[in-house]
Amino acid sequence: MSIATAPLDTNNLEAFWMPFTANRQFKKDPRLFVGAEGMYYLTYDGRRVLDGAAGLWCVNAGHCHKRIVAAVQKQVATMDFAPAFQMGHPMAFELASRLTQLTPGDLNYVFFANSGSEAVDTALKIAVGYHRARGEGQRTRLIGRERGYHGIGFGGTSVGGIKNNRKMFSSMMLPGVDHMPHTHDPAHMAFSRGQPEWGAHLADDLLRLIDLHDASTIAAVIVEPVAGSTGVLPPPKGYLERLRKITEDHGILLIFDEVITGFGRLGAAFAAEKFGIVPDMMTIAKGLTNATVPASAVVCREGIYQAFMQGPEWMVELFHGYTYSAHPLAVAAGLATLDVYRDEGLFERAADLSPYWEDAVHSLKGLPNVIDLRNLGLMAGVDLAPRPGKPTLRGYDVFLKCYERGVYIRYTGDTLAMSPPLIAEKSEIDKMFSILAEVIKEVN
Ligand code: PXG
Repeated sequence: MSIATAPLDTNNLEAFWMPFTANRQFKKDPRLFVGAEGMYYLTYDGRRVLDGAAGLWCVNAGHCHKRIVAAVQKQVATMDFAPAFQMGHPMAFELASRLTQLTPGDLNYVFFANSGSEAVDTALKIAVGYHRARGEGQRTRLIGRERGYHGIGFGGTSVGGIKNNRKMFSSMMLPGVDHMPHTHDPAHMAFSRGQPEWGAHLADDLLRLIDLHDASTIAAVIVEPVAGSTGVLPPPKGYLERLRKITEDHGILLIFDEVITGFGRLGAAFAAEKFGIVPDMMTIAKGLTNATVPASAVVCREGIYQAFMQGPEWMVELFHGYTYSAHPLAVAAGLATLDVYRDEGLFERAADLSPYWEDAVHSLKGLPNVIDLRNLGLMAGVDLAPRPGKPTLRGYDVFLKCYERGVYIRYTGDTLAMSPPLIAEKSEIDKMFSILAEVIKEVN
């Protein structure tokens, strides 16, 4: 049958090759969301499901926020698209300026992209380009961290440290990348509340890499201030401070990947503010537009931008950018989202809720198979003991039962992750954890 005459079976789930999904398992027993409002999703079969993960750590102001929806609707009817190459539109400049009011120190220049992965690859390229522009073109090496997640571009996958994301492409990783150890050691920090006391010294591994490769070959170190995707690993106390000192001492750029930690997740605009550290660049996405329209950005310190501003003025300084960099819909969504964060005091709200969240997370201690609990801001990770011979299945079963009982959470392997919208009420946190506790007790 030709394509034109083939009948369309709208119930056929086959054609969509789903991202980061067990496609065959899902398509046998699909879970479909068809609506969203505030803290809740509406499912295809008409149930309300409490969103314990802010979608994918991104809907910080809650779903379908009226002000954001209105701003996007207005923009799409006013100007659907405008090029950002050799042209501009005013709101893009406004959003960049607004963002730099939120970022600490002289993180004053914003390069727009569309996803976290693109922001990461952009930041890595800017790092290499920066050193070259300053006459240190041999500084090309990039340092990531085990268990780090920086998206799925070749750059982000290479500096990332998640085995399953890397192994299929292992021979195609960027050359000249090395990794520091991750910071999670249950023997020293299981069930820590907030930042673990132990582990600042793990930052000193960077000195080993500097000794091995020589600082003069290293362009940048990239870390998530709190590792998210791998299952929420808050940094040990003093660890990020040490990384900042070592990178500064050796002329190495420090990139904070704030794709998850930005926009209030930790009870401050950014992790950089929360920890009182000014990185050289930060990557942001997700909460930037409340996920209404895809958008991301790299925010750079003054000196990085200025290093590129040389040569003839008619020459493009950085040969890099995306068709949809500063897309008008994204920019409109971003401006409205920042207004909402400010007017509803959502970052402060998240900070105020954090102790309650922490108690709720640690109320799971002692339940069957719970082998570690971690929290910071409105993030939580729960490690379950893997079922012997069947890793990841216990995590899946808990995830599924929670969903069936009306709570959506994330799971990665046997680790559960939670990061609710910042508008969560205490009663909703109670509901999330009482259902989770019930389910953990039932699933064996
Ligand atoms: N950096 C970090 C720190 C991230 O968490 C990315 C980069 C990539 O962003 P994009 O927009 O390209 O996906 C991310 C994305 C999960 C989960 O539940 C995490 C992410 C995305 C989807 C699911 O662990 N993080």
